[in-house]
Amino acid sequence: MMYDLNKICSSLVIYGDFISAEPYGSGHINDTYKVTVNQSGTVVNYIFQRINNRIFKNVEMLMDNIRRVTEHLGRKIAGKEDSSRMALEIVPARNGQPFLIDDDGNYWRAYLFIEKAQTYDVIKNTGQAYETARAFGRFQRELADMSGARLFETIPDFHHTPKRLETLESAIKSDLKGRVKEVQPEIDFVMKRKADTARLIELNAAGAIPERITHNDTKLNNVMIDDVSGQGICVIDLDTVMPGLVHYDFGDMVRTSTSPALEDEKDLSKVFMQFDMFEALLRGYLEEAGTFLNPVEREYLPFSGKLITLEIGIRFLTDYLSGDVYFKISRPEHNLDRCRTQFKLVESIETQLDRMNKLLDELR
Ligand code: ADP
Ligand code: GN1
Ligand code: MG
Repeated sequence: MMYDLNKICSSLVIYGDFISAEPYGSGHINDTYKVTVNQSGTVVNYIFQRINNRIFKNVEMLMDNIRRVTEHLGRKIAGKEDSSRMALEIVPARNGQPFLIDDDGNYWRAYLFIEKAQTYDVIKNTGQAYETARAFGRFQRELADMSGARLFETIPDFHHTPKRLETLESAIKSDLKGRVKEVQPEIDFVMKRKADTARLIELNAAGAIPERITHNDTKLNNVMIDDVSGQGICVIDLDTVMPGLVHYDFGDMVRTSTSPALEDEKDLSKVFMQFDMFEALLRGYLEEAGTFLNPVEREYLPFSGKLITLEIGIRFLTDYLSGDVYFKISRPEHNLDRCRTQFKLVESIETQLDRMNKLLDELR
């Protein structure tokens, strides 16, 4: 589908002439474009995104969350050198709204383009793992004192693992695409671990771990790494910033920043948790978040790596059985391949969990 990005550009608070637009990034949900504009002789880039409003049902409230979060972060870094690269900055529409709706009913938003930084789909070294964890840890800490109403839940029960499992169970029952027969080992894998799925939810219900403001999608490629300093300068992809448990963030970092393979790698022998990456994540995260975590939250950090990896694997499997209606795919068995890497990584984490917990004790 082609969109009139030139027209969208002229409805935003962007002064200059549209030059070009190209699809950008490797996200599974939104459509992202890098848009280039000539602003009185200087070439300036922007990020435009078509927000997936099939998945995010209330874009107004979603953008209200992002506006509040970016303004809060913006106040904390105001005056710092490079502050406009340290938090996302929304480019509003000319009517003052933080998004716009085009003639076909598509929802669009724009951000300043963060230059001289990249996102990575696969972790390169322990320095990146450390910086990634620091960036997300700092993000949680900086949002801890945000005032105002509870953030809107852009996707209810997003990390409610037992509900994710129930959804898988109904997909198995319906077997819409007749694929259940292909994935019995994967189904067995999940069912063996059913008891794990409710652990964090139960600890939260018992009052042992609190709700906080969390990012909830802390993929490695949702943090911009500065080209020169190597620091995690800006946390991006704020669609799911909402109330959550810190484990959702730490767990997804373990999922996406410890394996040397892509999320959709077909050769499973390449998928495993590298302990040194985990160590770098834990050190970096505790440096920024260690001050506010309670002892139970801290204790469950290693386990969260296993749980969130299992949870996302469950979601990929569910989507495969449902006919690939949620995550973008670019080949027929894409979601199944993604599911298999997740489960392989879960196994690898399981064999190292004792050592992970021991490291946590040592860092006390
Ligand atoms: P999705 O929800 O689809 O994952 P993201 O918001 O993560 O979308 O954006 C996709 C990719 O676009 C990111 O991984 C990053 O590489 C790039 N990107 C997003 N926002 C910016 C920005 N403000 N500046 C530069 N690059 C960006
Ligand atoms: C999606 O948007 P993106 O690609 O950063 C998904 C995450 C999954 C991830 C798996 C809103 O993240 O929850 O963990 O894919 N986002 C949403 O790669 O469902
Ligand atoms: Mg993303």
